[in-house]
Amino acid sequence: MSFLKQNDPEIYKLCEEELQRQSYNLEMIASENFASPAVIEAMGSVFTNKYAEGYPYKRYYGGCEVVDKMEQIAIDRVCKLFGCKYANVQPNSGSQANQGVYQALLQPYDKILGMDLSQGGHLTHGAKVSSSGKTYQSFFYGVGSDGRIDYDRVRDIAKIVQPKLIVCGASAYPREIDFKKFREIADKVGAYLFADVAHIAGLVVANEHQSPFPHAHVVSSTTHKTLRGPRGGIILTNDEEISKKINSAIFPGIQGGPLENIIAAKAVGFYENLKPEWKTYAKQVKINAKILSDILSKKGFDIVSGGTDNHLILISFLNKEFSGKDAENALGFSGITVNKNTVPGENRSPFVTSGVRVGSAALTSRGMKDAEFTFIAEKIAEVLNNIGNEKVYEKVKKEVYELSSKFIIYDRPTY
Ligand code: DSN
Repeated sequence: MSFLKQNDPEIYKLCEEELQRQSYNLEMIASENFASPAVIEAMGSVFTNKYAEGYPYKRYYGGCEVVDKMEQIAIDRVCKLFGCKYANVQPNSGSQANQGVYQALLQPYDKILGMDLSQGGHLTHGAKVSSSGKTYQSFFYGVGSDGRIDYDRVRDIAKIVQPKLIVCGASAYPREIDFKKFREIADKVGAYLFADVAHIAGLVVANEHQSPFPHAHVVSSTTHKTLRGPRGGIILTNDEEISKKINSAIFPGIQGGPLENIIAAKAVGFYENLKPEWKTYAKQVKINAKILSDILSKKGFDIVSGGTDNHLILISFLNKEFSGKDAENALGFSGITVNKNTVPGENRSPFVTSGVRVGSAALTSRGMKDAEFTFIAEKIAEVLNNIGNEKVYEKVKKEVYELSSKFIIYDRPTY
């Protein structure tokens, strides 16, 4: 008998509803994934009851002897995974991880240089609406007309701006990021190089994407995207002085008691990432994204940068009458969940946009491979070629239901 069902039927019912939604739609938001039942079990564990301000073996509370062992295991596993020396596993999210990095390395009004949000960057990379753009003077680089980062241009901007820190890493960039080139640029202007690998971390740890180490001074990531762990953040470095500053910035700088149940789940996630099967998963994630890109491109859709090197593609509708919002809605009605996204050369508002971002990580976790992704690409094209045609949406929704029923995510309730 479920405790939740017994004690709070209203929330139980919504958990059930969400499980149905996740099970019978195709989750293609590039930043989402399906955590394993073991990860979810750890998130719901008794570690949630424990206050443990401080770090392993240096706490401000008694009764931390078990939490200490557990958090140390999480640290050791993530260091092994990324091949680095120091890790902070306490950030509650990617945004707080990034805020911690800035607080550790910068003073208010220092200059930072990051990727423009509208060209694939992230809010926390200096966008004016985020604390990163309010606390620091932020400047931006973007992509060239080929949809790829123009490293010569980044260097030119860096020379003019003279930032104290350069952020690389993106939220909507389908190509490999060249951390070595970024480090060369950072060294030329005497800046820290900060790599936010949230999107590509699961590929990096499988050697399916260049590693930010040894190039970046500091690296952050979320743990719930391609890494497939619980929702949360991490900060990594090889530099002892930086690691001390990071630890003070996270606690007591911006956070209080760490979410030890989430840290336990992070440890479980890292254990899964360290298994040999992880490499097979990461390879398939890339193969699946490439299938989407190849088929949609053959069917006449404009794929930003002409393809993908990672887990996502960006489809541009700059040359179409419908918007990213229209496409997101149409695919949503058809059971395919994606998000609208700005594209390079954007001429619509961020609430409307001219593109959608489509990711392969979550469905690959469900076991879908070449044949399923070929089918899905064809369905996406069918919907996009019939915007406004509800009969097509209904037909595709049925087909999506049939496909997803064969790839059930959780064979028993995990809540
Ligand atoms: N909002 C996340 C994404 O979708 O990429 C990043 O924080």
